[in-house]
Amino acid sequence: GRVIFSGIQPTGIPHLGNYLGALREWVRIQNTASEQDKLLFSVVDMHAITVKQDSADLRRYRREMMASLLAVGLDPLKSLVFTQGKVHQHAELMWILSCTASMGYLSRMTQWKSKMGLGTDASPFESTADPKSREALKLGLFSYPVLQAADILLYGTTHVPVGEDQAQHLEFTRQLALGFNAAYGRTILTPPETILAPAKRVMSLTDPTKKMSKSDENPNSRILITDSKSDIEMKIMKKALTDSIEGVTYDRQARPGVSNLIDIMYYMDESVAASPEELAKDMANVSMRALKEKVAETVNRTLEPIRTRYNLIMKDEQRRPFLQDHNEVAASAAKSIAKKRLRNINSVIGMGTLQ
Ligand code: AQP
Repeated sequence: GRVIFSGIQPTGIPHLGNYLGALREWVRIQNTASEQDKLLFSVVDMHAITVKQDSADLRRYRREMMASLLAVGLDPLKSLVFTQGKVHQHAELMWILSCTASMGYLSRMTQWKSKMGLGTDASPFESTADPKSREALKLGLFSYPVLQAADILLYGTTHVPVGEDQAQHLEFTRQLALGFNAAYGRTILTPPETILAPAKRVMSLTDPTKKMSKSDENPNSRILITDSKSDIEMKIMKKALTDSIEGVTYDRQARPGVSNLIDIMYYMDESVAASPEELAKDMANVSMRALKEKVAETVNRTLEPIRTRYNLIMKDEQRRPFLQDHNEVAASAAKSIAKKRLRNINSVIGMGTLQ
């Protein structure tokens, strides 16, 4: 059977990018998985603290993320849905992997650069580097990909469904696994395959040259999976940036705003057309206002059942908290898989029993 693992940071309610690029894919995989497949989906709180978090916010975000994952359709009877920090083996394997991960390779990863607002060619090691990048870069943010590799390799994961922005980290994970195996002359870590959702990269509504992100300071740049109909309409009708070219065409380079709206509409409901290009052709003579109305309507229709489930979960939670119990059960099941593999890894590197 396959082992599927993926994670999401509890840094806010998931948005359409998280949903189309990752969460919906997780649910699809879950619902078509065989009895032999193992499915693990984690709220990666240890990753979230690589940038400064307010502790009260983080506690709430973790709960909201757990509720969001259940609301989109992950089923605790089929998938282990748990917070990463509950399974200490993630940190233990990270340390082991840190001892083979190269600083040079990590310094080329783009995520820490973008989180610090630096260009992709920034280097923390050169004397010419921006002092900000040398002094302010936190060790945890720099080694983020090593923790991510540990998350994945800990369960013998064969497939990782993620959005396109994570492809670079997955390649790092594969290289780390292969390097580790070569160093010990044993096939102990499994290099995982990436599964990319068809909607690889959903763009910001207000700046369609950037990806939609939870941490964008402008809340109108993203649609949350729990947004009300009027929020959705407001963000799409009033805030989404398009252009003044007449008619609708699909061209992600020349018309990023319009194309992003077409993508969103198509991927939210693939029954509307055969492809984003076809959808744009169908809408060729429609006004920008009419296009936006249709997009908002499609987004609202698809999110409505998710929003309803989310609100129900949160309401039940007030009467009888169950997210915490659910997490304990799932984390302890994940832990028992993790423990076995880590025992194996420790024994291969000479860190096992003294006998
Ligand atoms: N815009 C996007 N389009 C497609 N996929 C996306 N993902 C994120 N943004 C988009 C995918 O969602 C999963 C979970 O992401 P994450 O929370 O672990 O981290 P992220 O990629 O950094 O997402 P955000 O929303 O931008 O969060 P912050 O602002 O906290 O960093 C991943 O599979 C990711 O590819």
